[in-house]
Amino acid sequence: MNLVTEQYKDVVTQDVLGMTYENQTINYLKIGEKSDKPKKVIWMDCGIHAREWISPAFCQWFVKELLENYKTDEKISRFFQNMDFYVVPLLNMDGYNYTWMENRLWRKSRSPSPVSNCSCFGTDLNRNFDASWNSIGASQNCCSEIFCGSKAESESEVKAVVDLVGRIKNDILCFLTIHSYGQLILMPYGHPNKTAPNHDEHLKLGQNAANAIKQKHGTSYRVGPPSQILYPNSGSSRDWARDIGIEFSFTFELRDNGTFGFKLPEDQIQPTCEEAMAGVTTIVEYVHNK
Ligand code: ING
Ligand code: ZN
Repeated sequence: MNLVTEQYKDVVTQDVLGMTYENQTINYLKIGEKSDKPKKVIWMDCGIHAREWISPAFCQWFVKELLENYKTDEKISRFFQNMDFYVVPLLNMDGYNYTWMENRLWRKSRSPSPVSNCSCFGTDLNRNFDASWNSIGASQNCCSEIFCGSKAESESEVKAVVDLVGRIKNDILCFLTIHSYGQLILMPYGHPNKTAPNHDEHLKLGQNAANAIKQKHGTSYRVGPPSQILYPNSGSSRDWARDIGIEFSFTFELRDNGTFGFKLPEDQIQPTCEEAMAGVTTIVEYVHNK
């Protein structure tokens, strides 16, 4: 982040999103032409789940693609004039560090349990948002992989997202949060009883993105709300973003389909990023032109 901020001063600024439980600074990049007129925003966060290593890799790829091409690519140059990309390359820094040091398959944050009779660590950050919190597909057991925390927004990493996104929500055209694995494009809502008012348009846009992905390397992605194509859940950032009025909100579940799972081989990093780039660009172009 320091490197690209220095190298592309004209179009990149780095800022602090907040702090992790272990007091590490979470940074984000703001990418686009500097301008006095108000600009629209595309949000992208990566690495909310520690073990999903292809996710932070994709945020890096995304930033690199934008910056290496904006001067020559008319599409990106138009994006840069009208929009800023807010990119959080690694949200769950504590958990990610833990996957390198102690347990490759750690998912949650690293905060200790809020209840004294439970000794497990970590809250699932993607169950901790204030969207039908603790209602379905989430656990109150602090040892569960999907522990939703003692209350909504109990985690500082979640609070950091909520504070910034809440401040700029009226400018955000689309909220994108990157996970693995499963090859899915998920849309609101995780809760089976809720349907977004723009469900049909959302679905169509997701399907267009999946088509663009398929054209790249032939990889199939399925599209829909989690409750319809997998299992229901609550407290996700995607649903929260839609709830506060952001019109388009998608979760990308990158490769693979379970063969290697979270331990995606190195030779799949580049093709995974290339196809995801095509999917994301389809969405960004649509919301930009709308
Ligand atoms: N998947 C997401 C999760 O938070 C999700 C999104 C929700 C997928 C519900 C399917 C069903 O569980 C991962 N991989 O983290
Ligand atoms: Zn995940």
